Amino acid sequence: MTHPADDVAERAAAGFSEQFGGQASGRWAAPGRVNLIGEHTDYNEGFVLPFALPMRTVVAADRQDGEHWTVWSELSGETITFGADDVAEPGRVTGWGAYVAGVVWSLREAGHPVPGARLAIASDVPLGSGLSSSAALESAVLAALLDLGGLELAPELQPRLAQRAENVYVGAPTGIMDQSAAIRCRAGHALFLDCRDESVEHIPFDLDAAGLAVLVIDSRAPHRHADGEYAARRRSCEAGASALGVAALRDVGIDQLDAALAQLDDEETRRRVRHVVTEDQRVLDTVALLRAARVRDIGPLLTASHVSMRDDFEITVPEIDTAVEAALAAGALGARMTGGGFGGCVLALIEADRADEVAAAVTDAYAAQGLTAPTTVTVLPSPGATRLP
Ligand code: GAF
Repeated sequence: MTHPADDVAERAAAGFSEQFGGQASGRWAAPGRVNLIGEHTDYNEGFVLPFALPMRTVVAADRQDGEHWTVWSELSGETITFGADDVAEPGRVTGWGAYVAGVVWSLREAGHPVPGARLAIASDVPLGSGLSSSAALESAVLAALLDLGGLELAPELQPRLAQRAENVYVGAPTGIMDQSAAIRCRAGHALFLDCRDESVEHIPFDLDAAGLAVLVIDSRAPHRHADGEYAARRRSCEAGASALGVAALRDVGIDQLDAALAQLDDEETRRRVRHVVTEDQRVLDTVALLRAARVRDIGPLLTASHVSMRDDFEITVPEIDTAVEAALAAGALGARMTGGGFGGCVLALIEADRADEVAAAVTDAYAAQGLTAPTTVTVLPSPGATRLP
């Protein structure tokens, strides 16, 4: 993985000129994210703590007459066009174009007029790695369409619109974390999001000052049944909440956990509930440590989160566990899978001068098991969606 963010913006602008002629009237960027901690808590109305990556998706765009949207994607090399009929109801545009059409649909469904537009898209957010390339795409398109249409929409209202594009138009039952991260994150900070009322606090996450780095390790593990398993985890959590008589698992406090578990007959549901309740608490504990600038002390919480995802929520895969174990054995202060699971990335909190060593240790562990070599990159908390100068 590399992150030549400026190149991406240049490629989007150049792509626009080549495909459509002339200059785009603007460029809008939205980042991928890693979640520092708080996994599968968003749809349980709990807490998450993502930060934005330097890798981002850039849309170069201008208006065009009529209700037509023409979209070029550098990645696919295709240009697609859709019109008002295609965004009258979900499902008419498929493939990558659905994420773009979904945003147009979502804005219109919420009563916002959306101008016709030509859009050229480039990105360096890796696809299928659990770094939220889809939320980056939705959020960059949303930023472009809002500006092109002269629509003023407060940032706190934007993630739901982008999420509806994904939930309803694309049909993926994801929570509110990824779009919130893409839109609301700030450079140098993690985003402490309460997924019940969507209030946020920007928590300073100063890795340089602590002499630390976050290493993101792409496990290269193919996603295995991720969509079906994600939906199954949601159903388990809903079943747990319903059996406990609460609106959402967020309502079970850590001090009520033992009593709550004793009320549940089903062993699998007990494990799912335990993950969510303990994970919410780990987010709160991580935030408390970061507020006190005790960055290196969050390591054990990250590792505990991983163990909980591995043993209780059962969303890790062998490649991911290998990467976490190898990183910890090489001296990482903490390591965990990040994102929805069943593949994707691991993040490791490491001493800033040990990135090469930890990366080499993970690569060696992979080689010993005959696995495809992982890719690694160190990342800093980066800005959320923005119009580029
Ligand atoms: C995916 C989803 F899109 C998020 O909403 C969240 O549930 C995450 O998995 C797990 O924490 O990224």
